[in-house]
Amino acid sequence: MAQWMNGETVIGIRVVNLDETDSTNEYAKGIALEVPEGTVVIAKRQTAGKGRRGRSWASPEGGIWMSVILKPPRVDPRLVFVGALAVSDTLADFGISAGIKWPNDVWVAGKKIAGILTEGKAGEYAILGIGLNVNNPIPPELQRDAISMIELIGAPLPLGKVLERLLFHLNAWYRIFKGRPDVMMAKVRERTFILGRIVRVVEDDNVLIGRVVDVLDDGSLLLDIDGQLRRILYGDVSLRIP
Ligand code: BT5
Repeated sequence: MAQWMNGETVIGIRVVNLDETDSTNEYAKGIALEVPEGTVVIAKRQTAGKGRRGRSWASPEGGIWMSVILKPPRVDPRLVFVGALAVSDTLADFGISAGIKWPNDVWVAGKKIAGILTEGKAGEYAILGIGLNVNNPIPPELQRDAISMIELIGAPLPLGKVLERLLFHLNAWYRIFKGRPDVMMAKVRERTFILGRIVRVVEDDNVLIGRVVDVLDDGSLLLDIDGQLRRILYGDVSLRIP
């Protein structure tokens, strides 16, 4: 059964457990049309974990590398926040206070602990990919900017328990996303730690520097650039201003 009695999708209703794959997002895309909505693909290791725009995602054993297959009626870029909010709630369950760095990062103590990658095919499926550093080592070249739960807590975490909490929060936020996206966006705003900060945003070939004014209900970022307000629909935000 793929749905609750009230018609809600159950994320985690079916779980495909893999020891290794290139990318759980790629694997999920390959099976998306044959499986029920809410199916989760999870791998112990990814050999070609992906970030956005062709970047790579380090995925050695010990982390949570997973993709949720969803079949929403239309493409909505705010789906990414379902992942970010669920990850930050999961971290809170383990005593870790995290913030959201628009649009797809979860940060703790000035470093990235999780990244979300949404992909989709209009009218067919949406993939919500989540990478969360739990017990995995962080490669030396990323140590300045990345952190894991084990590093913060000082002891290994039970991966199954972390996954269970994550699935619980994903279900809760996906329901809110579908019914009250404004309520979800209010929470995103509350957890966005870059509000009021000067940031550098790379939007395609465009580089913008401005103060973050707001995250709007449509999911976009509102920047104040020398007194002019500008809405950014997507981009990479950096707190390092050269
Ligand atoms: C992201 O991209 O943050 C999205 C990451 C999504 C990963 C999940 S894992 C399961 C699913 N399957 C996949 O193949 N992907 C998804 P982006 O904003 O482009 O950030 C990528 C950048 O984060 C890299 O260029 C590195 O600087 C940094 N990075 C790479 N691995 C990291 C890690 N494990 N922890 C923290 N930062 C990392």
